[in-house]
Amino acid sequence: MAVLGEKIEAIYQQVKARNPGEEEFHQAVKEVLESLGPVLVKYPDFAEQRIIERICEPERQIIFRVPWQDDKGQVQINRGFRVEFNSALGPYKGGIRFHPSVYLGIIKFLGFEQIFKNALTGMPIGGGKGGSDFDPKGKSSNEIMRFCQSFMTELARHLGEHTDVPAGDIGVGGREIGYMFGQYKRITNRYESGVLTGKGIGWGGSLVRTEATGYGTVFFVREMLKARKNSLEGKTCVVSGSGNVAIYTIEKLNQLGAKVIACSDSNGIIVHEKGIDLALVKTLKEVERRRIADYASYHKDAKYIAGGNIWEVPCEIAFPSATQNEINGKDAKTLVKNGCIAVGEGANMPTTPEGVKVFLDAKIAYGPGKAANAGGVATSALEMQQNASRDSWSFEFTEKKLDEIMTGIHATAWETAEEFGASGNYVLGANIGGFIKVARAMVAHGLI
Ligand code: NDP
Ligand code: 2IT
Repeated sequence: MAVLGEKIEAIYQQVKARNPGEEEFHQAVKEVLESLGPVLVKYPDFAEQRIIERICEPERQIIFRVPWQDDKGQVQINRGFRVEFNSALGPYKGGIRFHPSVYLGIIKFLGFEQIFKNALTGMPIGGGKGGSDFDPKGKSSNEIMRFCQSFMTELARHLGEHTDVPAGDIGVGGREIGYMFGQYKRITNRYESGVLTGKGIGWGGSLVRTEATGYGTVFFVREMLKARKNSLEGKTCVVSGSGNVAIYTIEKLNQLGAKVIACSDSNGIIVHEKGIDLALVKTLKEVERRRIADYASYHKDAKYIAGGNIWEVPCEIAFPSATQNEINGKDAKTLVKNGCIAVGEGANMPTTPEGVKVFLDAKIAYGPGKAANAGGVATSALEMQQNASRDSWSFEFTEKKLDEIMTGIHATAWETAEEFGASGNYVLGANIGGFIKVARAMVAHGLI
């Protein structure tokens, strides 16, 4: 990694001091700041206006109590968060994560990344993120509903189609968005479709939103390979996780002629050399909400490895699609040694800084999350567009738009990297490309 310039290093130290203990947030900020030195040289007004310092400070952070009753009638208490990070380009936009690991530092890293990702889509959306330390695993549908209702009872006052528009993330999918939308409608007495995205088809949802993050990541990797005169056809792939992003990454890879031989969940990995049976994964995970271990009881030639490391499965392309920091420096070295030529990050910040360095040094095609997984939020913005015009588009039309957006993000990241003398470095290209769009709007809006 480039050494931070003196000014930028001082900003980073201030962020660390002001946000103690929020390691993931520090990591996300450092990664972006390391790209910005040459931008301050080229655009001195950004430095004068202290745009970087302002971007690192969320516009608003909301932390609230979420009380709810479990099926035994016991009272449970969780903590809810919404970080409204930056509204220079549009209403705050970003998902909601329900996972026991959630604390302010995770929501802030995700919200910070979201600012630049959303800018790269070219859509009119600012950056935000929310969530709770609630653990959905093992909860009944009634418990999930009561939790979502309580969470929304507080959150509702902060939302609005022109103010803040949440969506899904880990542990939050169509079912949870439905319960939250119902409660928002009840509290506000408004059918405000554009206040949440990822809604069901038939009540304001957009076709392709469910598939969008996975499909978009594959489109991004297709573009990276195209730039190297290569293609997805016949490539052996490994996809971590088995949730929303993983499932639709596998689906699009299959459609484009690649083969996925492994996927996982937080308990273990499935290796199936013949190719992952996607219909089975969908049934196990989307319908029956079971563990990936059960896959092996349907396919005797598949291997389940409890606690296994998916990055040790040799592949040509890796799609980390589970969570942050799931690929460390050692994993990255293993991947490169085993012949990996490309990485498409479906997850947010799945690679540690040591891992990123390994990929960049090896000069493989490395697509960082804020560029590669932007298809999800981009399609959320398409959902908002349909809601605003009370329209609903066909699958084909919406998927074509997603493809165009991903191709455009690739071009922005590629061209920006070229312009700043770092050919092929999508980290630098995405960080600078996203930052400049936000910074220009912030300068135009004055000191707010
Ligand atoms: P899901 O909840 O649908 O699936 C998450 C998957 O990742 C599960 O297989 C889960 O396993 C695994 N996982 C989650 N946390 C951990 C952990 N701490 N350690 C190991 N495995 C874990 O979430 P999504 O598919 O929506 O999200 C996956 C990633 O993609 C996240 O990083 C998210 O921020 C990112 N993303 C999501 C977008 C979206 O539109 N949904 C958009 C852009 C990025 P288990 O069930 O065992 O917990
Ligand atoms: O990380 C992400 O971009 C998301 N979880 C999707 C956000 C959205 O608003 O669709």
